[in-house]
Amino acid sequence: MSGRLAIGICCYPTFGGSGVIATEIGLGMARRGHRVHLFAYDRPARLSDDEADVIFHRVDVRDYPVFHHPPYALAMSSRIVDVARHEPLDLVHVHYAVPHATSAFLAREILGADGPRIVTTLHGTDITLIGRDPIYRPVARFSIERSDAVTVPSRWLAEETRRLLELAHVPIEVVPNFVDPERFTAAPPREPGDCARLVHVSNFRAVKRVEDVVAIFAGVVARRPARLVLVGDGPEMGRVEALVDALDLRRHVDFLGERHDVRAVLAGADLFLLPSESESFGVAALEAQAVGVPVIASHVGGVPEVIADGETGLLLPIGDVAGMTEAALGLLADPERLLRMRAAARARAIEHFEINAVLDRYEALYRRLLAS
Ligand code: GMT
Repeated sequence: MSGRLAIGICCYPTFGGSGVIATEIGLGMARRGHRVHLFAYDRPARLSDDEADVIFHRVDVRDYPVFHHPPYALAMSSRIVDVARHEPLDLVHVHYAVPHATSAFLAREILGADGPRIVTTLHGTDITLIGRDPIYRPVARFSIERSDAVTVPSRWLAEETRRLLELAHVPIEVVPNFVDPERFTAAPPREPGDCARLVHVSNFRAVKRVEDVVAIFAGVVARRPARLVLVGDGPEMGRVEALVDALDLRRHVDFLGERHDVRAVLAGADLFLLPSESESFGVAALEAQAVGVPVIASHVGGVPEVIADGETGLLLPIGDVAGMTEAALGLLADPERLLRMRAAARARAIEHFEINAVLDRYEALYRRLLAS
């Protein structure tokens, strides 16, 4: 099928990577001339008000006394049906199996022969936490099976999906997450000898182990001048602040909260820290690499597919705070190695994860599905 496509995108509108990736796919497809409808319970962080090319549909979940839990998944289905009845959708690209793939399946059933194709992109915790939870597993598995195409951002997540949900019979395509190197431009290296700046960006969930970030920083600042910049917010923030205070580090740490200008923050960084417990990919680490910031991270999940260990960053076992501290100090003490890593990080982001190359793959997938 050639020509203009009508594409629906469903996502969580949060600062997390899945919302960023879904929104950027929508914006990219709109730039390519496709008609894009984006469904979410709020306007996604990266969909600014002037992005008129993507039509935003808020999914309102109405509460009634009889509902103990308002049924968001049904509201999402109804919203898709409503839009598709006015303007047929060729396909709906959902991000997160639970409940978006389920909502899309239901919408397609309601729409019948005119229903859209469904592309489901899994992002990580929808498999590793929600998908394996017996409360959701049967529905997650069914909704993935009934998708017309399933993609994941890393080979690791493809394996985990097949293993945890026993889905060996479902074709799963690895389509990596991406970055726009023209937006996340390379930053000039900082002067050697400056106060080192370590940055962490996340949604401050337990899985990110932000307390390890603080502990690593404590080890670094004990041995050389350094600042820690924390971007984001989330459930662990209280514990992180408490640890910063317990270690008497407040004067060395900047808490920036959720920010839209992540590139500007990364531009002032020497190192990016991502000591997560689990990570299917790590969009924040990719954005850091695009700006030329080497990453010190856990050797976990899909992270080794994003960061080339020893070339664009250093990967250590989960929880190895001492190892990560030594890794950071070692790099900061070796400006020439740091410079080489900066260049390699930027080059890797462009070579393997450039936005247009990945959008080409999604567009080809959409057309293949519609032709079949
Ligand atoms: O990691 C999170 O808490 C947020 C979550 C999300 O909704 O964006 O991230 C998942 O999807 C991202 C985009 O594909 C990946 O970069 C993250 O690695 C993945 N998180 C986990 O697997 C824990």
